[in-house]
Amino acid sequence: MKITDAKVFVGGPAKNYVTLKIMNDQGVYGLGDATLNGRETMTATYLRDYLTPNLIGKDPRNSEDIWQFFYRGAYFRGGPIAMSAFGAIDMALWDIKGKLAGMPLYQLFGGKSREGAMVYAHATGADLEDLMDSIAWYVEQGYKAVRVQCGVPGMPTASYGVSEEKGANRNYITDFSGIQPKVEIWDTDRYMRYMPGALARIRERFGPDLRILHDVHHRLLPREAAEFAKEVEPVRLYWLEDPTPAEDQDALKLLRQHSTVPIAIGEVFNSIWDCNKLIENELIDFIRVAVTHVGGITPAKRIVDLAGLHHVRTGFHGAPSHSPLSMAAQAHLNAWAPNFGIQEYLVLGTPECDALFPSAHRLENGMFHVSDAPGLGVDFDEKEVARYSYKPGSLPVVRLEDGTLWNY
Ligand code: CS2
Ligand code: MG
Repeated sequence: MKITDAKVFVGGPAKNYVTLKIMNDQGVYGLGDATLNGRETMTATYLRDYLTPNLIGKDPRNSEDIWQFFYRGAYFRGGPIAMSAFGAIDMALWDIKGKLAGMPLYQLFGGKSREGAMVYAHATGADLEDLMDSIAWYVEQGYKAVRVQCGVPGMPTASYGVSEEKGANRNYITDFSGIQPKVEIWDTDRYMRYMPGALARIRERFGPDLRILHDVHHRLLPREAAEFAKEVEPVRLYWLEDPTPAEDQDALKLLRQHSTVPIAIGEVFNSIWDCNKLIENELIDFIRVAVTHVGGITPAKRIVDLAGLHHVRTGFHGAPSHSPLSMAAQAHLNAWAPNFGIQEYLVLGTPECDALFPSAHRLENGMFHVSDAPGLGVDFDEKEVARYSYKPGSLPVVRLEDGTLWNY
């Protein structure tokens, strides 16, 4: 069996999805997602110029060897562009494998460990009252877990993950359009003074059962993060995400000495080597890698297994920049993983998105139910994708009030 062709598409409704389609000589094709928010043309170029020409003639069933060929063969290893491109290839090869076997991917991993996988949505508000409305809406929809972000009084611009406009809070998605990044202004002191009290009021209003998550988005220094984590402990958060930048992983030791709040980290990681020490030293409680960015299903499954040895549960990244293909890859891992925790899930299911990526996966009452279709269980409409073109975009940058550049 041989790979005969591979095509790369860029485009989609609201997002520049990078989609890879690999064909074999028996008429079976596999699909993969190489979307890297703000750098979509880079993964597409790497795939088109170097990776796909090297796929032709290879046996698509040898997904492990193909992964090793690209990873080790690059010599200058790693990084988000290369790993996301490998991620798409690996996903597409697993898709082919599942289709050849006539089985959904979770069966190839070891079958289902649960009926549905709990997801969390993003509730946001320009202020706390606005956020409360947003949370209430998700709770009414049946969500059992919600990430909560709101504006901080006195902060010169909207803080991370929130709209400046009141009422723009349902499925609010940050606007990344324009190649020159928007600038947000951050004030740690105001955030530290305001947010613990806001989280306490959310717990008070919604009671003990709601899983409440909060994302600091790498903005605190280690000592500040330790203080913040200690202060929010009575809120009983499901997790506190990215309290500090992920480069300095030893920073978490200080936080761990001061607080038992569960910590989730990993959305910016590109390989198992970025998180193996965090996991082995049990400095985190949830690993947040994205299957695409970490190089595909093959390495993601290794991370899940390593995490399982250290009581670390999964909480795969599910920002709207991931296409339904990588969300499906994660859904299959979620159905199987003995150490599954939760899945980030933002409503992708617009009619336009469903037309481009038809599938029978479904979300019901805050639980994701994976379909039994062979492979990933998501198709791709080439005619639909022709409606879209690449739109330049960039993630914002953050500065302090005096102009100092900070972590987005
Ligand atoms: C965020 C992301 O989903 C999350 O937890 O931290 O939305 C992140 O800002 C984006 O993925 C950047 O592309
Ligand atoms: Mg995050």
